[in-house]
Amino acid sequence: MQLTAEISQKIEFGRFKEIKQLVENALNQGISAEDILNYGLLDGMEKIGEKFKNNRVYIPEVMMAARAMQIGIDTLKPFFKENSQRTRGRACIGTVKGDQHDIGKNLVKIMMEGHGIEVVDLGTNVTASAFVEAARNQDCSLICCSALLTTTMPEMKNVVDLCITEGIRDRVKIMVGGAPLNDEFCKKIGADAYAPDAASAAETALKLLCELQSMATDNEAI
Ligand code: B1M
Repeated sequence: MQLTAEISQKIEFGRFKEIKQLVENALNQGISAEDILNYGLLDGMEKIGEKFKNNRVYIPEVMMAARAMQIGIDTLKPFFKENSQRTRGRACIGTVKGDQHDIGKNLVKIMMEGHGIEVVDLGTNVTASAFVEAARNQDCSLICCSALLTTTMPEMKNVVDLCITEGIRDRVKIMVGGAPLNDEFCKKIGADAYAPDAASAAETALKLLCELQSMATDNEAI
């Protein structure tokens, strides 16, 4: 069996003790970190997700898979770092209030760090006021909100609204993402950008930070 297929299977069956070694073996065989992520880790997660949806597995199995996934992501982390040590801006990231899903958020964080962005991780179940506080007190010009549940998506609008009422909306950008979201939802709640996956989230984050920097330069020139 190909190593990526084996990794996928270990994720699907929550065999977290074997993941680190398998991922290391795959890297040693010259398989790229991107391929290990896409055809191994994410593929396995998709398979268990499908079983979960159809009630063929339950929360404990999914938690084991999530644990395996996190170990795999942590093992790959150094391979997503770019060479440049230059900091390209600071962002905060969190999964919104009521939502505990953090695997996607952690992946987005790693990719953003790999693109030279400093990321303050607020964790899961993050209230709108905690996002605003981080933007204000930790100098984060980009707020990144993740949600995996249709029931927690509306919390993102609270983040946008609070940025307006707290008077910081003109100096922060807001990016949203997570499986149930789309561009239309992003526009509807007044956020600045939606990204469908971790790689495009990192690209989009860089773009938004550049926009903010050029706005600041324009203001200085006036
Ligand atoms: Co949950 N769960 N879960 N779960 N869980 C889903 C999301 C679900 C789709 C499963 C299903 O029924 N098919 C379903 C949601 C249905 C819905 O609302 N539409 C669901 C449910 C219902 C629940 C519970 C309510 C179950 C229950 O208790 N009855 C419960 C809720 C708990 C809570 O949050 N309050 C629950 C619990 C859990 C576990 C704790 C067991 C576990 C989470 C463990 C953890 O995260 N530490 C879990 C898991 C693992 C899943 C599935 C199987 C996998 C999610 C995942 O990690 N995917 C999921 C089914 C599925 O997705 N197929 C499911 C891998 C990850 C890399 O992808 O998170 O999509 P994802 O992130 C992607 C993109 O979305 C994007 O980039 C990432 C990488 O490419 N992205 C961003 C994410 N955030 C972004 C932010 C950005 C940009 C891009 O910018 C800021």
